[in-house]
Amino acid sequence: MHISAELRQLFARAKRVLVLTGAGVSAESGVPTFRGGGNTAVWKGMRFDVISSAEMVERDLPAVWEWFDYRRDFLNELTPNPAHFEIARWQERFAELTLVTQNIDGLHQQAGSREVIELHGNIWRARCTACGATYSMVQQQRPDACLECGEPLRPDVVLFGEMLPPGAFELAAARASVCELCFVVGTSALVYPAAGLPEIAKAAGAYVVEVNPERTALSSLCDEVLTGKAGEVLPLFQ
Ligand code: BV8
Ligand code: ZN
Repeated sequence: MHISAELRQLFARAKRVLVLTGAGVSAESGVPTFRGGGNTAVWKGMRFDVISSAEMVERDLPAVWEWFDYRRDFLNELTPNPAHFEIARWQERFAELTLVTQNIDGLHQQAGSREVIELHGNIWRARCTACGATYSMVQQQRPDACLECGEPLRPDVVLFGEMLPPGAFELAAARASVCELCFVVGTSALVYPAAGLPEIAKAAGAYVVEVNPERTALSSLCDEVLTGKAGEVLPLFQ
């Protein structure tokens, strides 16, 4: 794996760095990625963007819970990998490290990353469908209904057709527009508005680096493409 001298120099002196991650950063932890999930059935004959949609919460909330309960139980056995730990180390290295993730698995936080901007929510939280009260499901069951207002709870994740958490994208976009170095790690960059962040960084003059074993919709926009697994490539920056 060759990392250019230009990137090594930039990495050595950069102050403001933004990292955007997707399912690929958790692949080496055993978390299945989505690709191929888009058009094929992922759950009980349903496509991913059908079972994980706002419309499904309206139509069949118990089915949505079954899907996320299954994934949460699966995640329970999994731990962060070297990619998560390397990114966590970067928050000590750079004056301003912004970590933005599309992942709902919480593995960045488990690896020690703080202030993670979770664009699509977190699978370990439940949220009231009426008053918005949230409930942790880390080592505890969720209540059957909201303890504040008695209304049903839903997974605190952003489903297709739903707005991102208030301010999350705006903060990420603001950081992208002033960063010097932008790493895009393990994402197919097909889901918006998340996939728009590297474009914002690029337009603002940042050096954009992709880390992915495959080319993506974003590769042509990047200044440098590091073709490989995140858990093997990121530790090369130590
Ligand atoms: C919204 C949580 C406003 C739930 C998720 C503009 C154009 C077109 C469509 C739209 C648009 N704007 C909005 C849309 C609609 C839609 C969208 O983008 N659709 C896509 C499919 C075209 N967006 C939305 O609905 C968003 N909301 O826009 O609200 C609005 C509101 C009302 C009406 C209109 C607009 C909300 C999107 C969020 C949905 N929730 N997740 C759950 O998890 O179930 S999205 C989910 O899928 C993930 O969070 C992630 O974002 C995406 C999957 O992508 P990746 O993470 O990149 O994973 P993938 O498997 O695809 O790729 C993995 C990559 O890793 C691969 O490239 C692979 O090569 C690589 N890899 C593999 N191993 C490794 C590796 N890389 C490194 N190391 C390895 N070892
Ligand atoms: Zn409530």
